Amino acid sequence: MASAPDQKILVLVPAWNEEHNVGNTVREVRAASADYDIVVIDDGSTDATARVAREAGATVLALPFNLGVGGAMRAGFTYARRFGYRRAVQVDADGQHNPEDIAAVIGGLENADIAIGARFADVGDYKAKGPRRWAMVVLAAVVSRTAHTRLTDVTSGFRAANARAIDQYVHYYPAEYLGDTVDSLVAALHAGLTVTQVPVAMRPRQHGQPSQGAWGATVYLLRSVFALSLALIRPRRGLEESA
Ligand SMILES: Nc1nc2c(ncn2[C@@H]2O[C@H](COP(=O)(O)OP(=O)(O)O)[C@@H](O)[C@H]2O)c(=O)[nH]1
Ligand SMILES: [Mg+2]
Repeated sequence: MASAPDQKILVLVPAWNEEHNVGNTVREVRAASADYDIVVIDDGSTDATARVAREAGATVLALPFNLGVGGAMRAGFTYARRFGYRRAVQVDADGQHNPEDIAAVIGGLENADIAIGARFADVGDYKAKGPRRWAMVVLAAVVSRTAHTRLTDVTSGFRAANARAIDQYVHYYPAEYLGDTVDSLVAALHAGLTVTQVPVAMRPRQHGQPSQGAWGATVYLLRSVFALSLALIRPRRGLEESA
């Protein structure tokens, strides 16, 4: 099977009913660099997400029904490995992640296997309030300890992975919303991978509502604090044991 040339980077865009945003996102990513190949994972959308993404120039993986962001990303990483991409980066369809920052997030891979584009890292004015903020701070503190480095935004979906991380994600990537980001990170750390963060500013979502409202997001965050405690006591398994 043909392998992607080494300088090529796979941009994975999870999308669920994003017909108003995904076209613009794909065009912005294409404009940012000719080295980016774009795969939109259309997760059982009931709108025109797949058509709009294809017309804007992306390859579309159309899942037959909704798997959630984690399931979609795992499909995306499986695609990355199958086609020999050495680096992949997740970018949200809704316009919150600025494609101009992809190069910086990918640049983090010079220091680690996984690089997180992080809010709160002294850039931008993103503010979370109340229990959501509290849960994010607790998650960041606990994961930072596990990672042996300071991480401020462990639920950010803007992240890059090298070939080792792509392999790890194909092996294990949980489906749960927000749990997906934190749990996949802890599993990767337990498998011996390293993580770093790169400061980025997040933009507002362009159209529509987030898939979870403020209350839903808070409940999920609290749940992921709980899931994280379980993840931390789960026996550590490396890639080699499962091969
Ligand atoms: N594949 C997939 N993508 C989803 C799903 N829910 C949300 N997304 C996408 O994940 C990204 C982030 O979702 P969003 O609702 O904006 O979450 P937030 O930014 O954390 O509030 C967007 O690109 C969404 O289209 C889902 O069930 N499946
Ligand atoms: Mg969003």
